[in-house]
Amino acid sequence: MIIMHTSDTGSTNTDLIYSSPKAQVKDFAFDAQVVEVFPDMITRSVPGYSTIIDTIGRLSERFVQHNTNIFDLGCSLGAATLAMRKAISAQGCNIISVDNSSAMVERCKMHISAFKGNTPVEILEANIVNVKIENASMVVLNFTLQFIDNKERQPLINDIAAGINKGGILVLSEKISHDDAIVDEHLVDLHHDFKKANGYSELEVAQKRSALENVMRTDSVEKHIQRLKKAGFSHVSPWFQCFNFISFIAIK
Ligand code: GEK
Repeated sequence: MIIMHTSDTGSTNTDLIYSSPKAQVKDFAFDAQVVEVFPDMITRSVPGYSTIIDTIGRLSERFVQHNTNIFDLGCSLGAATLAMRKAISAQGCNIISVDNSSAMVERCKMHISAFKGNTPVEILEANIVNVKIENASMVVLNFTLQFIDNKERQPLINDIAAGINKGGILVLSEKISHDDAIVDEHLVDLHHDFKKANGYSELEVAQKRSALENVMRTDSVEKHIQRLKKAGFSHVSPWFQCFNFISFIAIK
């Protein structure tokens, strides 16, 4: 069954990927099947997603400087790219949006071209660890770092910090884990309740969890802050948290 509805990024299908029992749950991949349901999947799975996208737009209004680059790393269908392009008034800027899933990139190009905007957007199919960050006033890692190999995280954040101009900003949103096992268990439970309230069944929650097990690795709040400071960001703070989902601002 396909249920269609309309979202900001176009007409989308309801996520039913894990609704029937699977003999073996394969590792999660950002493939064509996920692309079809992605806007529905992310809004029903990530608490505060639309607030975060909206705030990325607001922050771009404040931080983007004339004649600089803006990077959306792990852009998926370009929701953060569109929010920034709509909000920025600075002239002579370029938005560089990057994803390593060819299915995402193909659909992202369609979405972006469906909206008008003054700032040019370049959409690249690439691993974000290989992208040269330079002359940036704003970089967005909206729920992407959690999919990057652990040992590549500090070098990536270092490269981002080095490529951001003084006064520029990184917005880093992530699912987090908590070192205190009791707190961790409650935050995980609250998130699962949130998914169930959004129409996912116990089976869907359980199968998705096991699909992500080898693919997404979360860090603690402390680890994120330590990494951002080590990279050279002068002002680091969470600005949003709901259950085990958080977003930081890091200003150089
Ligand atoms: C949003 N930011 O809607 N290089 C490039 N892209 C990658 C890599 C990598 N090494 N690893 C994963 N991705 C988006 C949501 S989704 C988050 C981001 C989620 C890409 C991957 O293909 C996917 O499109 C995205 O990062 C993560 O604001 O679904 O939980």
